[in-house]
Amino acid sequence: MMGLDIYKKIFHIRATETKLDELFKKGLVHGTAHFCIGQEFIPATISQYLTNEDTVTSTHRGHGHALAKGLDVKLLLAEILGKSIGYNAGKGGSQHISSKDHNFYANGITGGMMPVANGMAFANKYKSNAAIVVTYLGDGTMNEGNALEALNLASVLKLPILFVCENNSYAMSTHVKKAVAGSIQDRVKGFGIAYEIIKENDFKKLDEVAKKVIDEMRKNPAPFFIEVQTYRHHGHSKNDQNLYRTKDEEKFWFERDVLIALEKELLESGTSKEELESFKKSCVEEIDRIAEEVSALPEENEEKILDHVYSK
Ligand SMILES: Cc1ncc(C[n+]2csc(CCOP(=O)(O)OP(=O)(O)O)c2C)c(N)n1
Ligand SMILES: [Mg+2]
Repeated sequence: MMGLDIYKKIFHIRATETKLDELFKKGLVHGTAHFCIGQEFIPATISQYLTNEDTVTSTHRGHGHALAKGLDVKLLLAEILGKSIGYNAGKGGSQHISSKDHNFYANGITGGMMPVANGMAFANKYKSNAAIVVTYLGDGTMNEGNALEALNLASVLKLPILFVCENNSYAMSTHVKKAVAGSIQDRVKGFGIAYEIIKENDFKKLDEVAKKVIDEMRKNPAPFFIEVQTYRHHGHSKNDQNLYRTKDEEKFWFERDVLIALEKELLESGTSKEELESFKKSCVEEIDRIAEEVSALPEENEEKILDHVYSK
């Protein structure tokens, strides 16, 4: 269902990453991060139809997947800033956030979680518990052996797993047309997996398809693959200035920003400008407050640095 709730979720994810960008620029975050700004509507839409028992596996570009699955923004920011109250004691960082309580697991190895997700889906099927697994991947990930093997096994074992391919046309700086032979669709269909394409950020179609597919998967376990054509507004990661994309291409996609489209629709259907502005202000203020609180926490102390390391 598209409306104010989904708008708020997308705005919240975007505001969180915008804040993170600011923290990076101040030198408060180590390592790198991959922003999902422009793509937030995908997890925000899919997660509407998930329960806590459903599992989501995520990628290097996972902050939006995590927040949409219900993870708490304070503990997420703490993890990314390397603080010990973070979801993984500040040792996973941006790309390796997991929360057992939320059945959420991310990993920065491209396609690395897909076989693991199959295992989780197999467990659900074995227990007949109607829970499903959603596993996110990118267009570039379709060239990983892991990904292709996982698609094969999901089909052979008829697993209740939804593959969501966020096709933002690029794997780092390489365009999908220069990297993926044939088509993603033909590959998926070659494995006998049902497939649907969502073109050009068509958030309404994604909503319809996600609802239908997830309902059906709970009753009759079988894999499904949704390819969503979308676009990331920022570079691949923090040190990428997007020099390989044309201004025309960016303009095309920025005009199709789901947040802008939804805001326009909300205003046209009677939500007042004041309500939206007041929500945005309080959302940004809350994230500012949390970021300040988390930034002020002490760094992990040296004695604890080797905790959770299994081979010392
Ligand atoms: C096995 C492996 N190889 C290479 C990398 C480096 N790497 C990180 S993201 C990425 C590109 C992924 O592209 P895509 O699947 O399209 O996802 P997107 O970044 O566009 O969301 C690569 C090659 C990695 N993390 N893991
Ligand atoms: Mg990509």
